[in-house]
Amino acid sequence: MSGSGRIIAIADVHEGINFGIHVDPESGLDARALDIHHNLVLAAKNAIKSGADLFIVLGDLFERVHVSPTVREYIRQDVIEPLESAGIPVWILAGNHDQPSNFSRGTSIDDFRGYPNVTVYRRPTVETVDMGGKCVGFIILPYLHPRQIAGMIYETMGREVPQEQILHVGQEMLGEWIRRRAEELRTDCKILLGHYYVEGAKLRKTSYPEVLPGEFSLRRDVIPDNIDLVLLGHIHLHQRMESTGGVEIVYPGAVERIDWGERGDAKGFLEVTPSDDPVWRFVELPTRDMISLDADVSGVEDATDRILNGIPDNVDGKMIRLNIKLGESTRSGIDEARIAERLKGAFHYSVRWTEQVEDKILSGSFTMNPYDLLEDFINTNYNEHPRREDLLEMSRQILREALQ
Ligand SMILES: [Mn+2]
Repeated sequence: MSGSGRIIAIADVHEGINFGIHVDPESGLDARALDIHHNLVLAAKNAIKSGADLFIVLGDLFERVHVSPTVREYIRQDVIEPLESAGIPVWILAGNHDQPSNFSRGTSIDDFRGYPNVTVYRRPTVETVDMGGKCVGFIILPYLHPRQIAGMIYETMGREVPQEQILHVGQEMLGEWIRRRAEELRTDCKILLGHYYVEGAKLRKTSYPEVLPGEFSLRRDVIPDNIDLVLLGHIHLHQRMESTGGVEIVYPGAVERIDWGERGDAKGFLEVTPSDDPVWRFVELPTRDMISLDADVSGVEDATDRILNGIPDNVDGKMIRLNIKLGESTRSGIDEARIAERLKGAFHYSVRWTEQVEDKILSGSFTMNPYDLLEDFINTNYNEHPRREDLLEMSRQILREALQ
């Protein structure tokens, strides 16, 4: 390979996610999901333009283990094939969303194995690559479910460990594996790639949690000091931190805002120049404005005007969320048609009404969007359910199939 000696690293694309916003009846894809796709394409274009030597996806290319053929075709045409024509290898690490809980099961990312430039990583692996006149070693640690870790412990130690010890023993085992691989590598530069939460990483408060209770995480002290750089996916907020021994850990973050909790965050990808003192740069990608507005109109005479006054002049192409608090039985006094008229240029908007009732608060929203109605239903009936997210995701899939 000969190129710029640079790597483009992206993470947490979540292609195949359904927001249910302006769904195209032809393709079944929604417009907000296309925002995400466009940013993935921009990152690939940047790699081609800058003559990158490697394009790495640090996990969660897909939202689910299986995504629709349409989504895969978009990625083939817009990302994989252009990178192949440009002679750029693509490495795809499995993340928690696109790694099945069992190694013998297939996943949509396996689809791309047929391209000579694509390598899919579902198990811990080591690679050595010459780029920019340097020999670069990669220790690759895709996401592993606790069940997979338990299986690997069994393979390594020849015995089962009790359920409650799996995470601890797994951390020791993987830590040891990383240490040994890092010692064996005789390269100019050593980079650890993975898809994990590292203790201390900053998380946003979202309704779409990236890190789940009981999942496997990396301790900062298991990263050996002879590693030059750690690049990780999983956390949607771009950030840098350091291991206990001072090794730099960088999360590129998601390529677009997946959740409202990320609405203020810059999004982008990393351009990395490997060496024994690697240099990285965060390249920002365009994001759609997400504006959340609160209006308390309880006891207010001209409530509609008050709400309208709080809306910024230019809403064109933006996502708007209105949270309106109002007194008991006063909703009928609000002119919703005027609000709709005012917001008609927005990319999408939703209104959440919270009615103050004497000793309880009723919450509700008005929408005709079937996906929002479904989410309301789940919120009302299954909010405390331990598998609420799974219920929502599965029911969204069923709804989507029914609507197509
Ligand atoms: Mn993830």
